[in-house]
Amino acid sequence: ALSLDKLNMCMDAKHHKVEPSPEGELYLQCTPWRDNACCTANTSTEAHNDNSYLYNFNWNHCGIMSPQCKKHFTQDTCFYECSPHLGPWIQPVDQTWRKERILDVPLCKEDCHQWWDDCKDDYTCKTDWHKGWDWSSKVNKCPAGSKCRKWTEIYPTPKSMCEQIWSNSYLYTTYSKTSGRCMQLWFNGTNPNRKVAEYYLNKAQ
Ligand code: FOL
Repeated sequence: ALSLDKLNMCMDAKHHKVEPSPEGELYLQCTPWRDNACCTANTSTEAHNDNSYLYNFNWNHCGIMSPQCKKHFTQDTCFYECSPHLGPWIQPVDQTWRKERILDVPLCKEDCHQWWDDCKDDYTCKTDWHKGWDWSSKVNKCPAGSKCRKWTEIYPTPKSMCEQIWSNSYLYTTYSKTSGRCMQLWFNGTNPNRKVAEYYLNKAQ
């Protein structure tokens, strides 16, 4: 039946397909998911755009986000929208824009550190980017009373960024990409995350 396979399923969220399937033409940074994806080709293209129709999210809320930082947000969007192996971490949630979310997905240390390192000269005004924005215009702006600060003031460590930015979608780990114990945002070839999901699924039961 639908989504009983926790190793191969899509969350019930804003843009996800009902079930994963091959997508011939995923765009640029989302191409690693083309053999089996929860995102459509259109979603993969939008993942690369500023203020995309996905969430109208404005990366440039404290000045223009640097390209080296933005590429990690694009990769996070590909991972979030396309991954078919997040079953062990999918939770029901009561939000207007989605019925399910991911919680505490164990992220590989390299991916978290590289992301933070490439963003550390950027600016932001909020720790949790899921809530509390000023949406009075069509995109999110920093809420009244908040101030744009250096990335490192808002997120002193890679762990604080990876865990807090999407309200605990990710769990920081010290596992490396070769461990088989953490999920990778960046990979080439066969999706390494299925085996990781399998490990955590068996561990839990
Ligand atoms: N990446 C990952 N890894 N996990 C995620 O959960 C995730 N989510 C998004 C993008 N990438 C992700 C979606 N981002 C709002 C803000 C950001 C967003 C989606 C929606 C938003 O509308 N926030 C409102 C509150 C909405 C509500 O919860 O009712 C706000 O107050 O700012």
